[in-house]
Amino acid sequence: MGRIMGDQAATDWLTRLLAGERTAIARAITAVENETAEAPAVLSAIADRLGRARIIGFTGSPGAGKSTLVGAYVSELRRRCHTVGVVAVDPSSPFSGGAVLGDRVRMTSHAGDTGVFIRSLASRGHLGGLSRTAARVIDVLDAAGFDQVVVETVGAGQNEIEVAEIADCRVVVCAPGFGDDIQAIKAGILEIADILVVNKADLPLAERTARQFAALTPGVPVIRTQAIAGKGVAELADAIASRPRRPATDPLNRTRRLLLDLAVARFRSRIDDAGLDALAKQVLRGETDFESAADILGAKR
Ligand SMILES: Nc1nc2c(ncn2[C@@H]2O[C@H](COP(=O)(O)OP(=O)(O)O)[C@@H](O)[C@H]2O)c(=O)[nH]1
Ligand SMILES: [Mg+2]
Repeated sequence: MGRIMGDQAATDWLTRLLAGERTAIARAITAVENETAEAPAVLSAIADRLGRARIIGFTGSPGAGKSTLVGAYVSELRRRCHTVGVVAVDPSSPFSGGAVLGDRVRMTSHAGDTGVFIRSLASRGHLGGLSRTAARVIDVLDAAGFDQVVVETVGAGQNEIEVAEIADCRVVVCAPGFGDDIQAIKAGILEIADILVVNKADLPLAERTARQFAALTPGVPVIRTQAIAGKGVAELADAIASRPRRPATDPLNRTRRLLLDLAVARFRSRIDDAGLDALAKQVLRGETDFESAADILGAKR
């Protein structure tokens, strides 16, 4: 195991990463996000330090108030002396999305607070796929010692739902109004909710929406918040704290699932819809059995 020149410097910054130093965290995130030559060293350095942070996903349609709520939630965590990393995934406008979040959090005076680290991820252009990239960024923040990592994603599109799947507690944020309910139901995001939030509880339809959600999702806590005023946020933090972790989200289980997802996606990409339909029809009609059809699919390139 010969050490080459420059290894010492490399080890130093990775040690500083594990100690939670901000410049080292930023460098490590850039490395795993862009899969640079430094990424393997980062992953190797953090591998034994994973699974300690709670990972909380905030998902919901654009404009529901996720960023504002995340800012308020971060304030609440800081009041409780917890440290927190924030990963914002905004498919439409990564930079403005990050800036919006940054502005709000700055307004609630987290700038310069070493207990808070905020990073926004663009949803396009990730070699490893968005959910895999997000998982690694989360891991960096976990290993750097933050008590919680909050992930904000828009709950539309498979990618974003997959990112939410990484969280050990999934908070679905909705704004009052019938139209939004339908949208949320259509997008399937109600199904992934461990906690439902009706934000903008200051608006007239909030009560009705909250009751509709309670009826639709028995057993899932429905919490009313006014993110701008910070109202209901302590209740939300209590609800999150009392929620058990989903076991599927521990780093090994999660990586296993991401790996299987990727393998299935690769398999799936070998055949188009028409081809898959034709194969399925052959199985239906007994012209091919399942095993042979699967072999045909596996042999395709
Ligand atoms: N009336 C009201 N507006 C809110 C509340 N929380 C957020 N907003 C506003 O909703 C808009 C969208 O908020 P934002 O946090 O950017 O939503 P995101 O797209 O889900 O991240 C902004 O204009 C916020 O000021 C609230 O509790 N009440
Ligand atoms: Mg936002």
